Amino acid sequence: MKVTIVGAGNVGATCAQRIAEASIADVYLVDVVDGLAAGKALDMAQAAPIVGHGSRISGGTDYAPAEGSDIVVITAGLPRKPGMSRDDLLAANGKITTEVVTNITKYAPKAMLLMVANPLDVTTYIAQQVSGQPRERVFGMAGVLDTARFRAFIAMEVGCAPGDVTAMVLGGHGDSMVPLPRHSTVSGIPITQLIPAERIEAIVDRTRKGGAEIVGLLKQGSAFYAPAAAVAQMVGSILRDEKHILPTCVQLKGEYGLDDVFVGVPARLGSAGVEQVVQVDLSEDELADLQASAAHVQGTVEAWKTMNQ
Ligand code: TXD
Repeated sequence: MKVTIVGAGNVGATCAQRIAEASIADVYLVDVVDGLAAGKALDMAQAAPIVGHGSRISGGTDYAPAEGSDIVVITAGLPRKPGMSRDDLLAANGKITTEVVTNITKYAPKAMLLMVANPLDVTTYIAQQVSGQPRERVFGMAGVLDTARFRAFIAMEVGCAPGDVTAMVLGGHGDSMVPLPRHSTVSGIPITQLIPAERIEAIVDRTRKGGAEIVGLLKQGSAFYAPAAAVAQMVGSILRDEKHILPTCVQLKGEYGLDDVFVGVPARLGSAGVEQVVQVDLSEDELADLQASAAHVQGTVEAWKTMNQ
């Protein structure tokens, strides 16, 4: 199996390390900055004898070695600075996404595309438009990260192992995301039985602002350890046909009353990519929140279309 990762910055390089060290696939890392991808790839390849994995890792500025990739992960793009919203990255990252997908399509037209660059739901839309591939093969990572933040905060609150927490966060990757406490449990026990309502409210709020909290602490750049772990889980689920049901940004075709809009929903990820969009029974309020989040994404897509008229 082979994965190309575009962008050898914080998220891209950490994804490469996780995917290679977990022996999920060989990795080709590509970046526009001369020497960056090649240098990081060589460094990671030299860790292989110590870590004890056999994945091949290489890097460069050229797209030709992406040929034969099963999945291309696209992290190329600017990260947020303190005070910026993800939508503030639209003009720059929309252009980068267009350029990257055009290049990838030349050498790996059949590779699945997993978007990471922000604004995530809109770059996923752009990737699908430029590649012309079906929704099963063009999707984005955001919900696994947002859900992992929610799960981590719940585990901290309850004082339990983070792996015991299952949770669900739907919607766009932004302030309008929709954490679902009603669908979140600790070892099967609904969190509503374990955590007082006002603490759940505070955890939901912290989850919504989870990315900004880290941007504020780092002052330069944004989160990358948890985002890279999220990408590796999605890539592993597909390449190993594990069929995890994970929140995934995907084009909806009538599900949740939404048509032709890209937003995070639970999806089964297996060897065919997005094999199923799973429909959860939502309360009226939850559905209204999801639809509002989708409307926000659609507004940003329209802004992108206007910029490119
Ligand atoms: O949940 C999510 N989807 C996210 C998204 C979680 C974390 C980060 N998220 C977004 O990913 C973030 O807002 C950014 O838009 C991207 C990448 O974040 P990262 O932290 O990795 O940014 P870096 O360290 O600046 O790395 C970006 C790299 C850098 O090395 C650039 O040289 C490269 O992208 N880059 C390019 N590579 C190839 N081709 C082009 N055109 C290009 N432009 C920049």
